[in-house]
Amino acid sequence: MKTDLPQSFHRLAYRPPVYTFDQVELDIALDPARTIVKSRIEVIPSKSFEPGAPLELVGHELEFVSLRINGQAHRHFELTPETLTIHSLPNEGREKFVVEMICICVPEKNTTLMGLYVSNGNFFTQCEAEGFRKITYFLDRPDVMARYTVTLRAREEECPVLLSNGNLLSAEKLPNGWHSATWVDPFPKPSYLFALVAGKLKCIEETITISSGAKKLLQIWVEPHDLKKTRHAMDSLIASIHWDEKRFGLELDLERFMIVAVSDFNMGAMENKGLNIFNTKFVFAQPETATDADFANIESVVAHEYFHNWTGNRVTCQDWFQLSLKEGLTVFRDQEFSADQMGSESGRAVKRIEDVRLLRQLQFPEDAGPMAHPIRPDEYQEINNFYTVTVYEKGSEIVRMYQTLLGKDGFRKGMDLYFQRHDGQAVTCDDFLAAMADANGKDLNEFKNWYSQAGTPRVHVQEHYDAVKKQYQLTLTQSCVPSPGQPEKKPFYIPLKIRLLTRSNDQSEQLLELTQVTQTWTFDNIPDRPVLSINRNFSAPINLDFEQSEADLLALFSSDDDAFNRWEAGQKLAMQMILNNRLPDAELIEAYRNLLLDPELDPAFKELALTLPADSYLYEQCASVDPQQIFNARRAFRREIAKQLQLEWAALYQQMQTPGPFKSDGVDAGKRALKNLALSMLLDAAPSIWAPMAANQYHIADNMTDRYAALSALVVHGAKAAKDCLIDFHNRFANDALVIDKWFGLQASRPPVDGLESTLVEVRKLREHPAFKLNNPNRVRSVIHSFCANNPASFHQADGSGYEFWADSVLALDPINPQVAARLARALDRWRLFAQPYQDRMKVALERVSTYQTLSSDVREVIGKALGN
Ligand code: B3K
Ligand code: ZN
Repeated sequence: MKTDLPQSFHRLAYRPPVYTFDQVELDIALDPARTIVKSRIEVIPSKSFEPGAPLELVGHELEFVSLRINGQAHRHFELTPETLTIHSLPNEGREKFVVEMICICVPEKNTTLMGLYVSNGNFFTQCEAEGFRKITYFLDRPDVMARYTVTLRAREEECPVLLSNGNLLSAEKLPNGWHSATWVDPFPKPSYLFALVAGKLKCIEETITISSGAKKLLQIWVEPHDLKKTRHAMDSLIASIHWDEKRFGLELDLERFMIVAVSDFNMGAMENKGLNIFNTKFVFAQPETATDADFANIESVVAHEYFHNWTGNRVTCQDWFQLSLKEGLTVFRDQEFSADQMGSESGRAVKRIEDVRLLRQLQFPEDAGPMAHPIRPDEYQEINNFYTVTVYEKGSEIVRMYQTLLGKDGFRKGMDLYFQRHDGQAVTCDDFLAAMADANGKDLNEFKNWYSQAGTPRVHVQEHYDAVKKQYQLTLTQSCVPSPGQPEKKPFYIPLKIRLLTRSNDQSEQLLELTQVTQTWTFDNIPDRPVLSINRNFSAPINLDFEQSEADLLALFSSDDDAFNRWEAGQKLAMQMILNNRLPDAELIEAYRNLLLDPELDPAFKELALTLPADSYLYEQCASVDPQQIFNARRAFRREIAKQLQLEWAALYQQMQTPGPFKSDGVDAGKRALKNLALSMLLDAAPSIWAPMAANQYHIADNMTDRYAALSALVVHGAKAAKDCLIDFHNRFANDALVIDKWFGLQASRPPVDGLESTLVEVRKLREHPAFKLNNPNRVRSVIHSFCANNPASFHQADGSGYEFWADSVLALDPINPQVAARLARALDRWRLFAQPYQDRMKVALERVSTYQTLSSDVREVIGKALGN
């Protein structure tokens, strides 16, 4: 029996490093079976140094070969599986000394995709958060920032291209078919931003001139046959560089900036200094193989990683508890960039709605579950488990609230001061808050609770209108249920944009600052009973507890001038009816019809307004979830909209065609989105009548958005043509891994259809398909995560078969790739929210996984927290 408790790390236990590094030289001889890493590190005592302190380095799965200090072999050290502790340092460590080490790692055996690994015969690294220790023994922590010079050696035939961070200093031919390249990064950086790439790659490149007149070389490196897929990523990079100069005055600081695409990658992309490494999914885009959503995601991920160059790299995190300092801020920046790229106010609103929908579907459940944590967590067992929607998306909402409170100019002043104070440093979330407060002379002390407390606050709204006094009173009361380790919460600082909608239309938008538990505002001279539009543009990441009448909601849905709140009113109406097992009534159908026919509204907005809240968001509104009941109620509600508006859907299907050459811009993408919603609605209304039209669209489409949408409509509605189209799709794209991921993903996320085999049976077959690979994260996510996390009605079966599949999959993945396994493990987080028999069956599956002795710390933490250990 393994009895030791999992090790936890605590934010308040932070201690500055005793030593720090100045110059780091790495010499890496690349060999898939035996890579030799030589390091030469200049070590200096840091502020908290005490004479005689040993130098404690960390390493993971390394073969240690030798150690020298100041040129002499050194024997005073202790080696454990995870540490190298060096004693008897020259002059007790008081002044600079040089450590030289040799160690060996085995990239071809590395399936975790952390550290140095091989993918399709090429070498890549991933070091954030703690992967550098798999390359050499090091002070692998973000508050140790050093200057790197890196020499890579490899056989030229196998690895003609050798890349690392910074600028290329020299390249040489060596004996026996080897060659080398030396790279110098002039900026001090933490080890997590180190990267190398080597192999048979080609690039597209472009030289741009930035505002200062300086020229910059931009490159995107891929396998040669993928070069034609890189144009959109390059355009996105160029747009990001210009945007960051214009909006924040932040310039690209290196002579060259490289992006490399790799098909085996644990997440989206990584912001290594000057050498971003990307999942191919966020680089490759051509109209025939990528959807509009893919195009938009690429633009935003390219921007995100580029923006990290300042928010993350130039100013980095003191420790990993501060992760949201760089992630929340950088998500906010990429969201603003994408909104600006939309080119119109209504485009901005569409982007805002999409971001909020994601937050509510994924982050709200996290914030209410066993893994709930503040955006700046206080404790973790495995840091990789904390790259969460809370740290990222809620983190971005917290940053957005500064901008709401301080205004755009005030926010910019805060950013300027932040860089003025902290460029080149590793800092904390408190430092960011202080810069915002000091630059604006505003007391933001209360705002700190957003960093320290988990949970989504709930704001109760109470209104009173006095027709005689012409006075309106608004009382807001905030609360927040307990989170793990946080039984009681202090009030949050909540900025609420509101507008009183009156018949005379004489009230303008205002910003209320709710900082106490309860506050009341009184508004005079209000001629008639107003309809309250509150939390406009989702000014705060909260739940509203507001019993607004259906008549008021309908009024907001029809005419609120805040596009977000207009959408929100529709969502609320639909949600209430679905949860009460009702169908849309005549008034709501009429409101939907008017909205669809309104020539002033963007097609993209109409599509969002007619898309119902996701199952996972509906679950969060229930005390005890019956997933089949919710699925059926939602489906019936949607079918009614489909049927009642069949004529409108048919007309829209024609009107929203986008003839002519394909454009991936917001306008055409919006039309395609609405057209494809119409198609899916038509199949919902009368599958046998409309399926041939979907099959036709599938065959004649000249772009992936339309082809995939048609295929999806056929599959989801169980149409006969689905089978042949799926075969055709597979054959057409058999050589394109990302498209084959879509093929797997679509089948694994098919909801239950009467008369068809259960999706689980199909998923088990897909698992056995020759193209399925357990060690490729994209493929695993397309089959296993799609089924377990994106297909609630198929996954939650009363016999628990979905949960058994989940447990088998977590256990199979964990020894290969703990990060991917731990992500999957989270699919049962909310088990306590479910009704019986689901809840018990989930518990059985969780307990089965938890009894395994050899679980990774990643999976152990997730399962342990789910079970409440
Ligand atoms: N910073 C990386 C994420 C690293 C995840 C490590 N498990 C990508 C990003 O947020 O931009
Ligand atoms: Zn990031």
